[in-house]
Amino acid sequence: MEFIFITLFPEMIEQASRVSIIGRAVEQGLVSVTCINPRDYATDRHRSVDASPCGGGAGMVLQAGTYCKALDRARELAPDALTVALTPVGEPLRQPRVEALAAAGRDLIFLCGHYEGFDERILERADLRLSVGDFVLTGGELPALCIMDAVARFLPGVLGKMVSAEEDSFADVLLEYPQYTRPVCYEGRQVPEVLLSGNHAAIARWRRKEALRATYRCRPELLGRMHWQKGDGALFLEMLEEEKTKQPGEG
Ligand code: 4GS
Repeated sequence: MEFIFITLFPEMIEQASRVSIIGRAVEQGLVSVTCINPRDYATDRHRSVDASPCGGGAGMVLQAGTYCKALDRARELAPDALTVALTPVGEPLRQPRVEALAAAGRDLIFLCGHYEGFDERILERADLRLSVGDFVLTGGELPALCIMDAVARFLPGVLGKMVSAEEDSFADVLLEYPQYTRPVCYEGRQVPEVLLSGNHAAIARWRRKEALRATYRCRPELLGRMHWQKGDGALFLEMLEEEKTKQPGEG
């Protein structure tokens, strides 16, 4: 899969694409990363890419000309690509969208703004507007990198054996249960006994209950979107009972 970033700061993308899992995927030819800089399509002496907003007001707006020419170039390189604009006005990104983008297998072109907003006529050329959250960044580069990272982990070979584990929790939206490794006692804090018991059924129940607890405590709205499995109802009630009887400050 090819990822093309339309960005005024290609160094940001190039640095991030060189390391870790994505860096290895690029080296192995599983994904390719290309940057196109709208500034290369500027025509004036100052190579400007922005101008003051029509109707007045503070700040600047990214002009359609340079961004659209960069987009034309990207579409030459990847004619079947889906064009994604990064903006807080977009659809809030969630895992099902990530998985759909990976499954579609289409190359992705990311339109990244910086400092300023896009001229609306740039946004009109995007197939999709995505937001990574209700907060304001200085640029769309980090959101675009987030999306590439999240999508790439579903592409064959990128995670190796880990993908199959991922497929289990495909439609699941519970938060993760707590994990432990050696030592069994660290600064007086013990690993929960059940995890040392070797009883796989009991361990699976404990993990599911703790996933329900973490979700109940931190993101209760996700409980309405989760897929309830056999036995979840009983585990959930047990967990709720424990939460009610818990002393303040405990756990
Ligand atoms: C986001 C976001 C964002 C908005 C880019 C102000 C510079 C900035 N993009 N999800 N102009 N959150 N973009 O904050 O996607």
